[in-house]
Amino acid sequence: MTEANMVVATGTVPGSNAAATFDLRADAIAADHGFQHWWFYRLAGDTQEFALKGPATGGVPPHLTHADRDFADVDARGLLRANVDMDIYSAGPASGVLTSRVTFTNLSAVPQTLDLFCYTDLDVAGTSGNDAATGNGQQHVVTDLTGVRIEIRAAGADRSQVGTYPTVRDLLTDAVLDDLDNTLPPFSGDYTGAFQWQARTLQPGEQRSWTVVFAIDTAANRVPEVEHYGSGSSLQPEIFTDTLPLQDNANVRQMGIYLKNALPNAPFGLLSNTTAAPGIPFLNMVLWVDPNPPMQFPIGTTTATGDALFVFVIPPSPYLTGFPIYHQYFYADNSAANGVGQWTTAIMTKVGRL
Ligand SMILES: [Ca+2]
Ligand SMILES: [Ca+2]
Ligand SMILES: [Ca+2]
Repeated sequence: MTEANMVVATGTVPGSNAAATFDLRADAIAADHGFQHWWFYRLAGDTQEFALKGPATGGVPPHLTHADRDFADVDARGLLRANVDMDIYSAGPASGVLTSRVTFTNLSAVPQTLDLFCYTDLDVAGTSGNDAATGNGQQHVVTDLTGVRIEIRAAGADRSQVGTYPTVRDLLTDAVLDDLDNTLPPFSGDYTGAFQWQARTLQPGEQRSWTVVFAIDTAANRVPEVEHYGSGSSLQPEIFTDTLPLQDNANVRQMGIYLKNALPNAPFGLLSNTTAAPGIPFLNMVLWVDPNPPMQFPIGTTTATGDALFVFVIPPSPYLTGFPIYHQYFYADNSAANGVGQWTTAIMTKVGRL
């Protein structure tokens, strides 16, 4: 992923229980502050943590500011689908933001309870032994004598741990059950750190996202957000975006809201509004977006491959910062159990400020 000074990459999706390599560059000399970064999970009853590992299916190639990898059936257990989405933007000549988001969907017919973990090894300015971290259980600020400051935020995390490489990573890649022990900053040395969200339960078909934000030499006071939630009529149709809703006072930006794996050549609608709905029944379907005005409900026809796209234009207006919009797709399907149509899960998008 590249935008101006920002150049970010993760290596090949791990084939075994390991962390992916990670490049994090934000300045003119292209100093690489990253070493490894990845997501791990543990389902209730498991006796160890597991990396999201390959083969990754259905992912799109990295392009511009976005990369994603899809795990259609995590570890072939028939229990979870996972999607990793990363987005970047430049915030100045030597600063920028990376968001790393994982979205889990419960593929099974019973509730699934999982712990998830986000692991990161930073080597600020490309040197590993001289880093220092401050912060707390949801935020690590890592720096070194160069003055480069990288803030890692994990909103809503329950536990955290920092330590010298490879102690924290080994907790996640070994064959025993571990919870992070809340060894928090201050820390100095070869920084590695992780965050843990504990015992999150997904109902059958339910989808939810967790995000970690990296802010490199920027306050990043209002970071754009994307979050999946709700459940669809089936696991097949998916709503997604490959852009962050970013309000930029110098440029018009766009955000695409996509539908895939829907019925081909079918009438579809996209319901968008500023408030969510708690899954309310409506015409034998289920609404995750408030249907009351003001709302937007564009209608079109899906492509021959069952795709659709609606592009929102984000004008250069500071007043949009912090503005949430919720989205859900619907399409007609005469063979649907309700005789009407199908619906997707929903996504929340919140406009952030450059
Ligand atoms: Ca360093
Ligand atoms: Ca372990
Ligand atoms: Ca390190």
